[in-house]
Amino acid sequence: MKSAILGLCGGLLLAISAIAGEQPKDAWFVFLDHNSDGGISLSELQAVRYQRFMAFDVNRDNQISTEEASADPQWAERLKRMDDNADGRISLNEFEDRGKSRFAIIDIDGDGQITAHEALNFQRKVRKYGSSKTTIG
Ligand SMILES: [Ca+2]
Ligand SMILES: [Ca+2]
Ligand SMILES: [Ca+2]
Repeated sequence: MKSAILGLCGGLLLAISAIAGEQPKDAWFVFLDHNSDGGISLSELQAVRYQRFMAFDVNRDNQISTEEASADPQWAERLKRMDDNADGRISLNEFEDRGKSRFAIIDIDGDGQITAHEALNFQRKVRKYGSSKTTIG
């Protein structure tokens, strides 16, 4: 049901973008572009990532334990790979570092903004080489 609604919203946004003569943007791009300036800045990306971190960090110690990560099996594997100091927990620093490096990969021209074009490029690459479940968030 939720994905049906999201799909509908995405379709509407694409239709609106097409009317406005802009490059079509995915619903998640519009969601991440908080100030609607047509680009996703690092702080916009990190703000959304922070919310995701807090959703996992149930006991609010700024660490995601293995137990907390297991709440979402799809994320558990991704979180494991973020554990740079191998202490079995993902700290907020480790999580944010991953966001920074991911941002740098997507921001091809290095101007500090992910444009719809850069986001689309990244998605194409992911579709070609990686899991279809990976998004820039
Ligand atoms: Ca923005
Ligand atoms: Ca760690
Ligand atoms: Ca850019």
